[in-house]
Amino acid sequence: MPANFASTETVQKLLDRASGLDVEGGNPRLKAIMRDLLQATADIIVKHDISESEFWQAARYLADGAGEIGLIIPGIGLEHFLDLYMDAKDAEAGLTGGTPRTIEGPLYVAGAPLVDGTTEVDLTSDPDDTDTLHMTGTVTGPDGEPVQDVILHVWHANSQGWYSHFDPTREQTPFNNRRRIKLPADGRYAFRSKMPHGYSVPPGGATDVLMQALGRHGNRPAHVHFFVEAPGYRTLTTQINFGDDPFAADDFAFGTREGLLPVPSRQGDTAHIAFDFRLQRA
Ligand code: MBD
Ligand code: FE
Repeated sequence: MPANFASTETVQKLLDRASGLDVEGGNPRLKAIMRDLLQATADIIVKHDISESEFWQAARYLADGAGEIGLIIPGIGLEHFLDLYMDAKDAEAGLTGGTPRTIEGPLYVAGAPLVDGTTEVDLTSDPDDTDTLHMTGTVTGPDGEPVQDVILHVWHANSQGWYSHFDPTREQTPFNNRRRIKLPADGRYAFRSKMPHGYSVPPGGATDVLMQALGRHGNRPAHVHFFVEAPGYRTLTTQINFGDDPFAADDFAFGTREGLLPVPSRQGDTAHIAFDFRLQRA
């Protein structure tokens, strides 16, 4: 770092002159956050003596990669950080227990078909020449009581690792492998679908480029996402990752957590996963 920038005070004074945040008006919270964001950026520029061409390379990366921001955020661990931060705040407030939360990721789509869950629900509308997955379990509350009026949102990839609505091959109908299941009073759910494959970031895209530059990869194990929603309970955002997937312990998005890694029991061309959800009270 250049010697005359050694004190943070120098950077602060220059930022005060450069940023125009001393004007009246505007949103005070936004202004305070913007000040700190600029401060952190300026500190990094100074600490690493970032050149103009490096700075504009970064700006170009963000501009060109903006379409993949939803993938970059989990890829650099920020989405996992948000979960850990919420866990820490919950722990401080004495709110513990229940199924662990984990990242939502960028591929949820609202408005999936709402179906009655009194019998086994089929999530997969499109042909997919692969094994069948059966999932069963219960949704209970903190005292083990069955939760009433649960809506279980489920979404996952197909056997090629593509999600409907985000499939570049355009081979899926809307809401394939996406449902909202209305559970009966006993809080039990059962669905079948076609086995998902793990997800890989688009080759050559902004996330892939960044992961490679960081000496990493952009693969996730096969997984199934859930929101578990019910009146009087806290909505849970979680997912299960398949414990026998090669990337089970090496998820680029840091979405795998202890307690969320069931191993499917496979028999012929079907696999079964038993998984129970436990909610916290709202
Ligand atoms: C996914 O399917 C996903 O769940 C996350 C978190 C990131 C990228 C793809
Ligand atoms: Fe996913």
